Amino acid sequence: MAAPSPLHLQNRPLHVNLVLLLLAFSAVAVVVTATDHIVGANRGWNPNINYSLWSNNQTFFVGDLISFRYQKNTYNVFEVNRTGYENCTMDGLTGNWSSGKDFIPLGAAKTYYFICGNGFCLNGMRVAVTVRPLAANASASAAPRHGVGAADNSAADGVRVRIWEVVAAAAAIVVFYLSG
Ligand SMILES: *[C@@H]1O[C@H](CO)[C@@H](O)[C@H](O)[C@H]1NC(C)=O
Ligand SMILES: *[C@@H]1O[C@H](CO)[C@@H](O)[C@H](O)[C@H]1NC(C)=O
Ligand SMILES: *[C@@H]1O[C@H](CO)[C@@H](O)[C@H](O)[C@H]1NC(C)=O
Ligand SMILES: *[C@@H]1O[C@H](CO)[C@@H](O)[C@H](O)[C@H]1NC(C)=O
Ligand SMILES: *[C@@H]1O[C@H](CO)[C@@H](O)[C@H](O)[C@H]1NC(C)=O
Ligand SMILES: CC(=O)N[C@H]1CO[C@H](CO)[C@@H](O)[C@@H]1O
Repeated sequence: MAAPSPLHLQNRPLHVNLVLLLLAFSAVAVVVTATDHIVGANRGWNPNINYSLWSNNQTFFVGDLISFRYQKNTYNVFEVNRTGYENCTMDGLTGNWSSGKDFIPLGAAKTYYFICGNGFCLNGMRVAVTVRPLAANASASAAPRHGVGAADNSAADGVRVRIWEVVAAAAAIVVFYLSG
């Protein structure tokens, strides 16, 4: 043995240890998978962007985040209902954010509506996102979006980067064991 084995990995065939390691790493990957959907991607939260195009190009699941990046003294974010969204009014107001970098959890399977105040809603600063429920009894194999092979969009999020780091680490360990 090139390296000392942890106690619980001793006395088992190598391939069993590899399977256990992979299971452990995929369990970690499943737990941390939550996408941060950055509104407008690298264009952020600004006037004259069609956020329906952005939103339609994303898949939102319960537990994901939506985040708004903007100049905080000019823009802001209000959560309203469908009337507020369609008419650019404060109808159904349930939340407001103004930090310039707001992370908003999407905790329910429903359509969320966000608009900008200060008149900018009329310049296109509104977005509707429909959040899907997680698959019942989600597991790595039953819910592909939350499995390891899950990079389904370009949300440019740190969480997903961490997942791939985990996968890369798992692969590195497998290579290490196989070569040792
Ligand atoms: C945004 O794009 C969608 C899909 O092409 C289109 O239906 C909608 O009218 C556009 N909205 C604006 C404000 O241009
Ligand atoms: C938008 O406002 C108009 C006029 O006030 C109203 O008739 C309509 O129902 C509103 N839209 C929604 C989705 O409620
Ligand atoms: C939005 O909320 C307003 C009250 O603030 C209500 O009159 C309106 O019916 C609501 N619209 C929808 C689509 O639920
Ligand atoms: C914004 O939210 C805070 C609590 O987070 C609340 O106290 C305040 O009244 C809200 N403002 C508006 C305009 O809704
Ligand atoms: C939609 O997503 C694809 C793949 O991530 C990306 O290349 C494309 O630019 C996106 N389109 C829009 C309108 O955001
Ligand atoms: C194994 C397991 O978790 N089964 C659950 C799947 O989801 C249904 C509905 O929520 C539950 O009733 C089961 O217990």
